[in-house]
Amino acid sequence: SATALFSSAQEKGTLKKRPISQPLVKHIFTADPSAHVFNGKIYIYPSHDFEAGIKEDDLGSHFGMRDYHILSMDSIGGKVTDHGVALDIKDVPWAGRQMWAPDAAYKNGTYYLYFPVKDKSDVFRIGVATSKNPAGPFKAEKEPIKGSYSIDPAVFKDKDGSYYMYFGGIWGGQLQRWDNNNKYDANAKLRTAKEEAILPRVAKLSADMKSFAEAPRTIKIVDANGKTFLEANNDKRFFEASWMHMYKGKYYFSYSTGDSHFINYAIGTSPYGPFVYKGVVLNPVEGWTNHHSIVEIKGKWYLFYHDVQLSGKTHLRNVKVAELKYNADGTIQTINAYY
Ligand code: FUB
Repeated sequence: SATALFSSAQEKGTLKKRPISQPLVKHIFTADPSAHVFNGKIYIYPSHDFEAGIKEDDLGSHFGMRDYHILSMDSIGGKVTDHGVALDIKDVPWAGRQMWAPDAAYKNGTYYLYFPVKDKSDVFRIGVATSKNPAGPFKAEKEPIKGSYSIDPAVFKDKDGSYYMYFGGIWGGQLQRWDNNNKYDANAKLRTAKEEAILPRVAKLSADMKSFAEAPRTIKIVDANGKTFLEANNDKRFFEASWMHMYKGKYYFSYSTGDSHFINYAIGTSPYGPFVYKGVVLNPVEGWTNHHSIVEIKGKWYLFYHDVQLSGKTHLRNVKVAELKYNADGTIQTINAYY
């Protein structure tokens, strides 16, 4: 079982069950934490949830976020600093609404913030903004990344120094509108139970970190027999929240199953996959969404995730961290966020 962090605090807030970890900050709502270690410090790039006053629906319209705040801390369990507004939607010339789950990367003295937001025609695109400081403020490019679409970018640096962006999310994340050749169909339907589930995407980034070096490719998540999942396998198939990390030379692709609420993972030997399904990283949390990152800090591994302890509302979340452990064979020990 996961090691409890901040276990001296027994607060439950609105939760039904007692949590293993406490919210990292309580003065704002935060979600979708993408954690990185830059210059020996921990930086968290979360969504900044707030009450937009929009009715809840299956498209996630109630997630009406308008800016990003970056959090940092010197060590796990240490003081958390909120660095204020790092990027505001009004400073992204092409943006319409809904700033969803971001990620960040560093290369040659510049930090890159990658973020999904709907453009003015209500189509999700992925933007990039730059800063000399990991905590921002960030300056957005005038256009979204050419050829980008859907949500939840996760940028991974491979051992040879190349960077890859993993992305995509179905339902409100619009991935079902993009076919395998990256063509758009505003009227495309979700897959039916017997059809192959929609696959996540990856694209190598160009040297400038602001464009794709190739057209996005699909990523195969397969079972032990090499078969991709059907939409009916909704406790295993990809929904949103891609993350990539490397452990002992293998590529670990993890993701949320959305409507069945798990964080699952699959292992491969190339950044492009295929990835063989291995199991559950994090069981469902309280609140509809489940979204995470996995990072090594000073020789230990951590899962950053969120739940709704402070608010009891799906769209007003709070980020948390728990230790993550591997078994000797490289499989991950499933974390339960509650006792
Ligand atoms: O925070 C908005 C959306 O909710 C994210 O982009 C999804 O991954 C889900 O967590």
